[in-house]
Amino acid sequence: MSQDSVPMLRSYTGGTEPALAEQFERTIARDQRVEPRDWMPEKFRATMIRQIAQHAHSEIIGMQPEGNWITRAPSLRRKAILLAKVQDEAGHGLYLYSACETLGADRTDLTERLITGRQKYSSIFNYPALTFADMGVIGWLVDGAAVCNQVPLCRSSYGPYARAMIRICKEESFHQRQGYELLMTMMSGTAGQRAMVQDAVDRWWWPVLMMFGPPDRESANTAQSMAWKIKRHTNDELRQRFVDMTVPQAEALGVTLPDPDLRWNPERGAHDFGEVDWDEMKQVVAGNGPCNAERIAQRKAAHDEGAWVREAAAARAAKTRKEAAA
Ligand code: BYC
Repeated sequence: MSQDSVPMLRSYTGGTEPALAEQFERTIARDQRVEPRDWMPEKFRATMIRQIAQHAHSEIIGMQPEGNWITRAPSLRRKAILLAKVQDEAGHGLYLYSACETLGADRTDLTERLITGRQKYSSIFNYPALTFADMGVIGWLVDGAAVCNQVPLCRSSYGPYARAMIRICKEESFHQRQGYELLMTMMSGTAGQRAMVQDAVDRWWWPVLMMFGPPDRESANTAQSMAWKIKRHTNDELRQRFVDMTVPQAEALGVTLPDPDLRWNPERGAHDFGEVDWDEMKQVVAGNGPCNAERIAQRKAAHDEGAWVREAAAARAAKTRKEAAA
């Protein structure tokens, strides 16, 4: 709990709005965490619910491209690794839905918003995973981008989100390494295996760069989220960091990143790289990517099939409450 939380809680019940707002701003300025029972501006609450819900949905939908490959993993070891990874993603979704509930959101409502297209999830999961090399590339690049984006969120100003992110990042880092290790193994295999890896890199590279969000000049939320220290870096800063981190990894692996404009710029001390196809990203976020319909249909089917479990759990809880009250 932040040092300010107890006094804030007291003033929350009795304070005037300007005094509460001032205290909120002080918490942010001192780099302390805002906690669930602290007063917060409604826009801050709405922003946190939006970002955390989108993040939770991404974890849950993100189970699908890899989940498809569990039964087709080439060895028991690869199957065990993939199973563990996909289970971790379910866990991440659950911590994040819980974090969202601390803001007053309702989990059933969030799921409803996802399956009716009223809330977003990461564009990356609307691309198909065509070969087992994609399992390696998703680990290396998708989870690598996730680590790059999420490590700074461990210092995000909303306490439950920042704390959830610490564990999530530890697990994402394992996910990234298992992907890289799988690719290293394939790259030391046959010419056909090496070609599969290169093909997967070619298909995933640009969509991975979209994971960091629209360019700063078009990002509607960055300025306010940076001011509130929800985000610690802009979308473009993190995209650049990811490119710089990934280029030497690609060299060590022996693959080519599919960007003719990618080169080291000694003046900037960073890599220059080509422009992402932002129209493609807009299309995918708007629901028109290669797998959007399939992903949502599968999520809806799983939700519908789980209705009896939720009903049974609710009936059991009601019975227990009734017995306790009797
Ligand atoms: N796809 O103003 P902006 C994982 C939305 S899971 C779709 O820059 P913000 C994994 C954005 O939300 C990884 N939508 O927004 C799981 C906003 O929406 P609204 C998921 C996108 O929030 C399983 C609008 O566009 N990671 O790693 O300041 C297996 C304007 O953008 C995307 C997270 O969720 C996108 N790529 O910044 C393997 C990280 N980009 O306002 C791996 C947490 C943007 O129209 N989230 N939008 O509703 C964040 O860090 C930030 O929300 C973002 C966007 C950097 C993504």
